[in-house]
Amino acid sequence: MSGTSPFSSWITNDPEIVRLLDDELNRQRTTLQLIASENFTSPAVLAASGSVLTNKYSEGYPGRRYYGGNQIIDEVEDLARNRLKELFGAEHANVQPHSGANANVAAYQALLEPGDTILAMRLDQGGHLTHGSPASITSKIWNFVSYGLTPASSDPELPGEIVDLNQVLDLAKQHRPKLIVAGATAYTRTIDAKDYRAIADQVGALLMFDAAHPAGLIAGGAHPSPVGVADVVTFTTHKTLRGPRGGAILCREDLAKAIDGAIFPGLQGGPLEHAIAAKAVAFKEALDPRFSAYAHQVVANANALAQALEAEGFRLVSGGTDNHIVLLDLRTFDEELTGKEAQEVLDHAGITVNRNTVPDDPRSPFVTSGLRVGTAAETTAGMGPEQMAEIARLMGRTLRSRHDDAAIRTIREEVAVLCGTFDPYPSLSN
Ligand code: DSN
Repeated sequence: MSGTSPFSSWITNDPEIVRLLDDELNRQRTTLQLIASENFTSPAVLAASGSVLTNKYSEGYPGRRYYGGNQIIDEVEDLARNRLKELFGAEHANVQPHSGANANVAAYQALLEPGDTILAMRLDQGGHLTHGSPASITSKIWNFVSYGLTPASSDPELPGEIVDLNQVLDLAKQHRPKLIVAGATAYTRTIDAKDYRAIADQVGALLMFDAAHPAGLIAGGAHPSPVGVADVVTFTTHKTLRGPRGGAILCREDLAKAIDGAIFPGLQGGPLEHAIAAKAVAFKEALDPRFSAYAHQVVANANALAQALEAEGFRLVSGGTDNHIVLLDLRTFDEELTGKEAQEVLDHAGITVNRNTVPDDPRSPFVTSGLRVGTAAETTAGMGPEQMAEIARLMGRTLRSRHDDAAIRTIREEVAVLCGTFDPYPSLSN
C-alpha cells in the first residue's frame, strides 16, 4: 500500500502514519463531506502547509521579530497580509490567529477590559462558544448578554427563526454593551452588518462581525461584506474560504496596534508560518474570479439541497437558506429520531454531517433534534444541484432504513459511486 501512497515519497520511515493518511484521503474521497465548516483545500494549500516554514520561530510581526533569520518569513507574512487586505478591501489584516476562537478572544481583549459587557448570539440559537457560552473562558472574563431568534412560524411568507433585531436593540438599550457581536455558526440566513451597525451606533457600542462561516461567500461576493461596517471582522480560513485550518482578523488602521498586540504577545506565542504561507496561497486563489463563481455555486447548491431535503419531510430551520448551511429539524421527519442517531447512521452510509441543536431544542446539545449540513466542500469537488437532489434522497433513504444494515451498506456503495465522479484530489494518486 505504502509503495503507491501519495505520501510515501515524503514519509519514508513511518508506514503507520502513511497508512492513516491514505485511509483518511480514501475516506474523504469515497464518502460525502457535508459538514458546513469543512472544505477541500487545493493541493497548493496542502503543500504550503507541509513546508519547511514549520521549522521557524518568528514571534513578533514583519520587521519586528524576536528571533533572527526571519527575512523570508517576513516576506511570507507580508504577502499573506497584503493579499488578505486586497481580498476584503480592509485597512489592516492580522493572519496569525491559530483559530477562529483565538481571533475572537484576541478581538475582545483588544477592544475591552475584563468585566465589560458584550451582546452576542446564544450558542443554542446558532451562536458560537466564544460568544459567551458558560462553557467558554470568554464568559468568565467578560459579561455576556445573549440575543436569539424570532419564534418559529408556520407561515411560509413570513418565516420565523430569524435573528431578532428588535431584541438586539432592546437588550442593547437595556445593558449598554461596550461591544456587539454579529455572526453565527449554525444560522442559514444573511447577516447584514449594517443592521447591527445602526443598533451599535444608537448605544455607542463597538461592532465585531464573526465571519467564520461566510468568509468565503463574502470574498466571492455571495454575501454582504461587513468590512468597513464593523469595527473588527474575525474569521476562520478553512471553511467557505477554503484555506488551511486557522484564523484571521481585519480591522481599521486605528485598531491595528491593539489587535496585533492582543494576538501576540497577548494570547499566542510563535505564529504558524507554514499555515500563514498556506493562507497566502488560499487568499490568492480567492482573488481569482473563478472563486466568485464557486461562492455563488455554494449558495445555489445549498438552496437545491434545502428544497430536496424539505421534499423528504425534514423541516428547514429559518425556512430555508441564503448561505452554505442547511439546518434540519428532524422531528417532522420522525419524532423519535435524534440528531445523534441520525449523524451516526448517516456516517455508516458514508454521509458525513454533524448533529446540531435546533432553536429551543428540548434535547441536550449532545443528543439534539437537528442536523447541520453544508455545501462548501462538495461544491469544491464539482457537485451541482443535480447531485444535491441525489444527496437529499440518499439522506432520506438512509434515515428511513436506519434499522436495516443491508440497506445502509447498499447506500454506502451508491455514495461511493457518486463520490467517484467528483474526486476532490485527482492529482493525489493512491
Ligand atoms: N466548529 C465550528 C463549526 O463547525 O462551525 C465552529 O467553531
